[in-house]
Amino acid sequence: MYHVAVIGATGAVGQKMLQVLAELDFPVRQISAYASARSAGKTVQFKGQDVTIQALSEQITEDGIDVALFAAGGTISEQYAPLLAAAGTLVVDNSSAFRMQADIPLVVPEVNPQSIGPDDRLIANPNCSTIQSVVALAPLQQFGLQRINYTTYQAVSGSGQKGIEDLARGSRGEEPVNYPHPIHDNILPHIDVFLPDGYTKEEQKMIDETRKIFRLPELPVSATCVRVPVTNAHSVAINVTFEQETTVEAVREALRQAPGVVLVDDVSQNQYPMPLDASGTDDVYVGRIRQDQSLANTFHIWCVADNIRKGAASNAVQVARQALESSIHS
Ligand code: A2P
Ligand code: 11C
Repeated sequence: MYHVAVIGATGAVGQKMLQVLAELDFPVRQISAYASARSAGKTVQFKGQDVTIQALSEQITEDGIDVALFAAGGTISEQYAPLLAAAGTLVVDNSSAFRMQADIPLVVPEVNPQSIGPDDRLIANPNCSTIQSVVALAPLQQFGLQRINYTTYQAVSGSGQKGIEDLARGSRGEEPVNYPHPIHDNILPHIDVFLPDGYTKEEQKMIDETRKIFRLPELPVSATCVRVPVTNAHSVAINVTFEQETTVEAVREALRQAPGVVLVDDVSQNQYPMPLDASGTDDVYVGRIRQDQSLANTFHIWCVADNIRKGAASNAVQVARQALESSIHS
């Protein structure tokens, strides 16, 4: 049993981490919750009990924490995650601060659990859109990944509470505060900041993280990331080209058997994955599987998952469990 800490415990992902730790029956002996000094003394819930929030400081390294889940943004992770890891705590970081560091594993347990070494103490959780996409693509590695193009339809919960509030504001006819334009009754082809080449940082994260997770640094990957007026659960239209010839049925069969994947693909009954169905679950839903008419050996796959659960909190808890098992068995 472990002393587990959630850093950023008042946030959308942090609160979900507390819920998922309980739901997935993580072996918690003691739970600690940290946030900014503004929240110190307030409470969050764990298994129906109040947990008092502590203000995060370097004192945390003295608190005897075995496992720390970070969800307080990149700046906080940069400052505190290495300190805790050096003190022997197993840290799973949900920010983008360490994802692309060569010596830090970037892990989705269904895809690359072997990337966790027995002595790793700091493990990065990928971006939510990347996680669900690589879970769907992992079972298709048998056909040889040759090229991937992503188009995303991302829920406002990906921006935290402030994104959800902007959607609600818009529905009341009020101006947005978080986004540069209304998200209600609108879509924004803009997530995170723009880079000099015209891509956004969110798009670049999907490209870089996919290559790292599949250990294919040269894999041609592109992405267009779009915010849509959906409260929760991201959708990704994946267009993938394989090295080998295959069939729609073989792709479906590989996905049907894959861990963490649910195939919902019966268009005769109007059955396909949707955010309303995926929200609140830990699975990655795939459907609308069909051959791309414009390019050989290429398929379209529609992929939906709860971005706060599988895209962040649940994946972090699953990574922590995997890392503990890896170190126990080493
Ligand atoms: P707080 O509520 O005290 O500001 P979200 O991404 O949903 O906005 O959540 C961000 C999380 O990061 C919140 O729990 C927030 O706590 C936490 N956080 C922000 N700044 C700090 C800080 N300086 N130290 C610790 N936690 C922080
Ligand atoms: C969004 N994917 O939906 C983002 C949120 O790199 O972890 C998470 C950003 C990240 O806005």
